[in-house]
Amino acid sequence: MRFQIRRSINNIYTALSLSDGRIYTARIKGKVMRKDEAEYSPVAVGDIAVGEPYSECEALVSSIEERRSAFRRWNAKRELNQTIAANQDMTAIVTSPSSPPFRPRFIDRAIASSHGASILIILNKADDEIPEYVNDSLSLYGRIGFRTLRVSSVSGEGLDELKALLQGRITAFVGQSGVGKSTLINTILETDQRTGEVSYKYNRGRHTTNHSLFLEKDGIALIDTPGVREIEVPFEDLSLVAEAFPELKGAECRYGGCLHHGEDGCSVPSLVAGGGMSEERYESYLRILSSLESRRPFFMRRSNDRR
Ligand SMILES: Nc1nc2c(ncn2[C@@H]2O[C@H](COP(=O)(O)OP(=O)(O)O)[C@@H](O)[C@H]2O)c(=O)[nH]1
Ligand SMILES: [Mg+2]
Ligand SMILES: [Zn+2]
Repeated sequence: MRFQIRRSINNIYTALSLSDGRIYTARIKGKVMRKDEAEYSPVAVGDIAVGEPYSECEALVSSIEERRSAFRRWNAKRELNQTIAANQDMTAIVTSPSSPPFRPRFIDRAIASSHGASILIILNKADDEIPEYVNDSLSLYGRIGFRTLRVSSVSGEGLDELKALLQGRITAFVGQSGVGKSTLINTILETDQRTGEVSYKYNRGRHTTNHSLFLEKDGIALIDTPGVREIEVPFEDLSLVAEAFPELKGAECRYGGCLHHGEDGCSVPSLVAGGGMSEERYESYLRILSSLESRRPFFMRRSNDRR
């Protein structure tokens, strides 16, 4: 039987059966099927798990289907990658104009942490005063090809357009804590009511979200994710970072596989000089690259220590 993972707390999962439409409490059978050694969360919200029920409401899962997309971050404490949401069609990066402050570098790291999903940049709290640099930054993201949208859970601005973008898709909401992800999700799904079997009220009360949660209503499926102060890009192939910077797509450097950080024959400095990429964004790219170069997952560090 196939299940969609909707909630995960301490290795106990809430799983929707895609065969009978029922909700099960699921556990992982035996030893975890760890394919990727650098991954802290073998099962994430949005994953499709395969397993069998052993009672009316309990199931054992034995494997996870390959993810078609994921939002992952570096878990600095565990020194491993952590999948926050899986199999989403779209990653919505939620920001706010001033509280908390709008941070383009945070957005860039969030984009680089998302693979296989389209990106939507949401400026929530559009009812607050929007500083000029925020409008400029959003226009720049728009020009280089990202979809951006201003919304407000308070005034209702932009919500119809947002709902239209969310319709028929699975969207993961990510962003700094306090930008209003949970409020926005509540507003969109009108979740004072129960949504399927998973009630949003688990998530309320303290205004902090400490685990990812899959919610669905009327063809809109959303994954709320825990509030974070920082998103660090996961340990991965350095060449993937450039995918988060569309300006780099056309770069024709002398050597294939150029990482654009000072190599002989790299065309990016002249791209920047010619205005094809802003200095600020090139700097943001280089910072992500150097943060990854110094990153070693726990298991790799251990084997180095043994030598
Ligand atoms: N002014 C304003 N405040 C908002 C808006 N949406 C959410 N908030 C407030 O922002 C705070 C954080 O909201 P929350 O949904 O918990 O943020 P999360 O950490 O991203 O899930 C709460 O006090 C909300 O009332 C909005 O559109 N405008
Ligand atoms: Mg929240
Ligand atoms: Zn280059």
